[in-house]
Amino acid sequence: MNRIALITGATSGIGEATAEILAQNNFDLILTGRRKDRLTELQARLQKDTSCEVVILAFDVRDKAATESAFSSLSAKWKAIDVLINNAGLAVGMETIDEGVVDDWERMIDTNIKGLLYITRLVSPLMVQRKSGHIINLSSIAGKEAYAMGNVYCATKHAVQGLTQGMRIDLVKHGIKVSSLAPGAVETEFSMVRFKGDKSKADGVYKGFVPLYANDIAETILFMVTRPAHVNIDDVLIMPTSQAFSRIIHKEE
Ligand code: NDP
Ligand code: 8X3
Repeated sequence: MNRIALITGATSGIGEATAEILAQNNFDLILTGRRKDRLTELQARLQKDTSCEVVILAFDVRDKAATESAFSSLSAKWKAIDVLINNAGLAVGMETIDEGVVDDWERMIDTNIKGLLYITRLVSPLMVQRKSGHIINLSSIAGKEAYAMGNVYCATKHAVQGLTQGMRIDLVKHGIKVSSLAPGAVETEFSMVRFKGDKSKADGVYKGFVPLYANDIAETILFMVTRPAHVNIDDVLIMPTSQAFSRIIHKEE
């Protein structure tokens, strides 16, 4: 029987690649994001190419009521989630703290921290009831260190690291695994979002070196969710070979 995974932020990048790899590896999927057209297209593609069953839920993770309503629309069968991948997230803007845009800060805090908490609060009690489950939180190298002009984004990912530890401590007695996964630079829509659609700035981030690709992270997630019951991968830091720290990237001219 397939296991059920819920992936937040499945409309692009890491979430979409993870949906693809889990669909090929005996998972049924609940896929979420705001862009319903993309979810519909992904659902059709996965159901055509694999034997996976897919449910889609379009909502904004910052909206607590919308998140609760989307979750409550699931049948009991689909609410029995084995793997929750808290992936939806974003960086917006890059300014020093004294020049930061408060609306951008709120978008990051509301999505990366509060959104993660809203969905976890709904899914985790059912895992506790079933005494089983695995939660993977998408952190970042930005959750391990701060970098210039990364202030609030880095703080949200440090919060994800802290929450992962706290969640693991609270849930260990119920047999639930909690993991964090912290990538360095992955070429996705991330930089287009951070730089508000400025393609040349976004492309510049990945120029001159080979970054990680979404599939590299999806393969890591597949490894994490297919360990035996007695093994939990607590915390993964995965970097491109050319990246030593957040802002130490060896680039060819
Ligand atoms: P993408 O921009 O490609 O994907 C982000 C996903 O998050 C999209 O599916 C988007 O869906 C969803 N999302 C964003 N805001 C919301 C919201 N308010 N409500 C619901 N869904 C939302 O970026 P990545 O795939 O790179 O990012 C995935 C995660 O990985 C993020 O948490 C990011 O911080 C983290 N990460 C990324 C790295 C990178 O270099 N790319 C490195 C380290 C960590 P939609 O817009 O349809 O709502
Ligand atoms: C995304 C990677 O280095 O831009 O989390 O913060 S970085």
